[in-house]
Amino acid sequence: MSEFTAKYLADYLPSDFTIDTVNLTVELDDHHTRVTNTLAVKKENLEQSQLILDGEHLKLVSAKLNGEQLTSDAFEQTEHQLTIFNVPDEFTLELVTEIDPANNTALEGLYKSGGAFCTQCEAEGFRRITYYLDRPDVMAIFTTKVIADKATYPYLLANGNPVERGELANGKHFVTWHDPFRKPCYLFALVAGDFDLLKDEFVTQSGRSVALEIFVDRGNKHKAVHAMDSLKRSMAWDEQVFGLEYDLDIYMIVAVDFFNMGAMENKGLNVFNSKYVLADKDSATDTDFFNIEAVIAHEYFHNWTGNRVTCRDWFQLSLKEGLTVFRDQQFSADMHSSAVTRIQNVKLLRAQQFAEDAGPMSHPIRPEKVMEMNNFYTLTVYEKGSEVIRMLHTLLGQQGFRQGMDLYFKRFDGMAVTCDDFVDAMADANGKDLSLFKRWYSQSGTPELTVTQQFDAELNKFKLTIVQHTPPSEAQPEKRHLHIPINIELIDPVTQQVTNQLLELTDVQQTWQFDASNQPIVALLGDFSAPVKTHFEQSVEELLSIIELGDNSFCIWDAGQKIMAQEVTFLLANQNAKPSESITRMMAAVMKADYDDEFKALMLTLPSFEELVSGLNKVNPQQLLDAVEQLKLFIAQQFEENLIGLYQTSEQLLQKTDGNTGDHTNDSAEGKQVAARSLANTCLSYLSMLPKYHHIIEQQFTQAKEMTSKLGALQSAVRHAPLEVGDKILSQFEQTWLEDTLVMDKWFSLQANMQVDTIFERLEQLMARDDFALTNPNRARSLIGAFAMQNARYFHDAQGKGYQFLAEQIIAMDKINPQVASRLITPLIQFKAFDEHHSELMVKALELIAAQPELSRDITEKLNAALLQH
Ligand code: B3K
Ligand code: ZN
Repeated sequence: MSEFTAKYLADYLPSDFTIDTVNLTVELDDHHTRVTNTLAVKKENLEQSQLILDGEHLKLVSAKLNGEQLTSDAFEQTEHQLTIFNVPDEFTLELVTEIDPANNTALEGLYKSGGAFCTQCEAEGFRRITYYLDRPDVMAIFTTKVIADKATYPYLLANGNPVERGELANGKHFVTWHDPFRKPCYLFALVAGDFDLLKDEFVTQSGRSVALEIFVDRGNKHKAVHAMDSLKRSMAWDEQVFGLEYDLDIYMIVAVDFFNMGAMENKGLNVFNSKYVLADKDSATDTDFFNIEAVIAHEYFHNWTGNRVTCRDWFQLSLKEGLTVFRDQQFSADMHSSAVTRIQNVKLLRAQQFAEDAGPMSHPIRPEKVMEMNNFYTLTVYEKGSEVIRMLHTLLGQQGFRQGMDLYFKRFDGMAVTCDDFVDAMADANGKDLSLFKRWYSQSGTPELTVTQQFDAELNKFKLTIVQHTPPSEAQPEKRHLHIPINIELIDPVTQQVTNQLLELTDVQQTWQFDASNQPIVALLGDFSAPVKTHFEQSVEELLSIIELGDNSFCIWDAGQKIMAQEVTFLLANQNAKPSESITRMMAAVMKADYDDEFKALMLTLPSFEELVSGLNKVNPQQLLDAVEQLKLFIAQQFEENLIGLYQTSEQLLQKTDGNTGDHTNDSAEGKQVAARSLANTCLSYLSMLPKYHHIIEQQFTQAKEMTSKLGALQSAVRHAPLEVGDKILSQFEQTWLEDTLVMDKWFSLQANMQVDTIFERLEQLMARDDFALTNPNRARSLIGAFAMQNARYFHDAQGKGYQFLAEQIIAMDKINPQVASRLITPLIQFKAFDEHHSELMVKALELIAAQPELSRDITEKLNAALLQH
């Protein structure tokens, strides 16, 4: 497993050559697409005599330098490169290559999704289209001529503005596009197909009109309306908050069914997984609506943070991703409940990023060693990367942060830069020393804060001491201290006064002293001001006081989560015990509190399996699930009256008001409905623990007029109801939605979540269906991914059947689509979190994969890291 080599950040060198212009002519054909690529090349390092271009899976047809055909001794071709010897200082290179898009199942480069041609070039897919200097710091002006059969492919799209179109012989036509902005080739895009087109317009703050176009499969136009509204909201928000305006005359989005990730920010021509574009109320949940808006915003925001200012090299990925995730999170928080949005961000981070950072693939947000770049589009680079930007925002304040952004664009517009460049702009614009802060970019692992307190009643002084420690990792055995912003609230339990303060921890240990006439209660990490774990002994009394008296919604929620997690830990350690008083007191406080419905739903929800695992050590997954179920059942029994009351009130609200599909923002009627549905589904999930309420599952399913309630009923059914109930409504659901791909993905996921001992036979049967195919990433993830990442009970089967099932699917998938295979392996490599019995079975499954011949670079990198830890 050592045939692949890694690249190191420390080895970065600027390119010996630059490319001024690229002229592409792409003659589309299923198996023989011909690409003519004319490059204007300039030598920057005059010592260098040979030009080495990247290229993979390409058939070279011809090569000309300054119009002269190159003879075979003038160049050399290998599996990954084309080297041209003795090149002059400036020259034109014309390369003709042929590719086979219809057999491209890796979905990188040019491929076919359904009937359409589309591209995915980030990170290193452009080299599968033509030979090029495929690195983000080579920025050129692109002109692209697309040629295809007119009847089959009426729309021919590429980056920039259309400059010419016309008819050709044999029923073909062409369109030429010119992108006036210099860009790296990873932002190149091309699409050809037959679509329905939703058109709109946005007038920018300076008065320019921008055409907005969303291309979707025929028949789906009405499902693009929410995406279009989201796009217009994003454009307005970026002008208001960051003063950033769109720069081309046209902005296009194409939705495709076959896509490895969520979406791609190609300049002027985003390509999206249809899952993040298409929605209407019948077929999409409130979460789908939310996610579509967030992803549309994310890709739009990349136009400045990613495209106008891009990354020097791929180690700097968080420069654009961390920053753009932060921007989309702020946008979502402004459009919806900021408290709920923030808590959802934190839940994702704690459940998944903390696990990644504790596992074998742990890496800093700016990795230093990469074998396969696609393996580094991670929760660490994205979500922790966003937390690092958020900490800067917290340290500098909204206005200081904006000044830093302004300076960043002033200095670097049109350039390919580094994370250091970004932090320097923030530091310089604010006169703030951020040198210690930069360690967040180079150090991996989740820091842990140990907090102790001391109150002197005589002197009326309160002392808070915080010690930081980051556990060592394989790659970084010695961790250093970081600059950590810590928002705290001090609650005076007598006067009930709340004061808040931002502490800056800049040493291993620091103590702060406050004047206080009564011993205050500390609410730590307001708004989750740093991506850390905390060890802070607080009594149930104190935690309840935070819930009842605190100001910060995150701290209120977190205090509740802490009580719940402590309860689970207690039940885990005392197998025959009953849940304690504290959970009853906490739940009673939550039930009577005057929260909005969505926040209440979050307060009632137990920490997820993954969130709990990240706070435990070498856990037995089956026992953990038992403890959680025991607690859930206890709450359902103790609070049956409250839960049914809340359920009925929410249902009544939902019957009374009829929402619209348009405005989903916080204060709208629709926003209130979203909240009510979230609360109703949370209550239903508890109530379905009690057999006497199983009938309301079916009732909700039958009566619901939209997808969120239908899916809520189905989820409760597959998790808690007897098999007959689940199977009955699942089959009704299937009959209704058989023709809708995205809804059927949900159906497959529900099946993968079933709590039945026959789950493995079911999975096999589902995979044998005609509408299941490993070549479609969404479908594969909806079954295999959902099973491995959501059905903890059976994934962690005590005999290892779940692990083996996943290993077999990964082996099959790796031959088809290495990127998707590599993402599916995540739950298996995190074996260190579990007890010996389970972790050994997980390692066995990994060894089964490792024994296969010809594994991809993607899977190899992860297996190497994981098995090294064993
Ligand atoms: N920049 C793309 C990710 C492309 C990943 C390629 N493996 C999506 C995004 O973050 O906006
Ligand atoms: Zn992004």
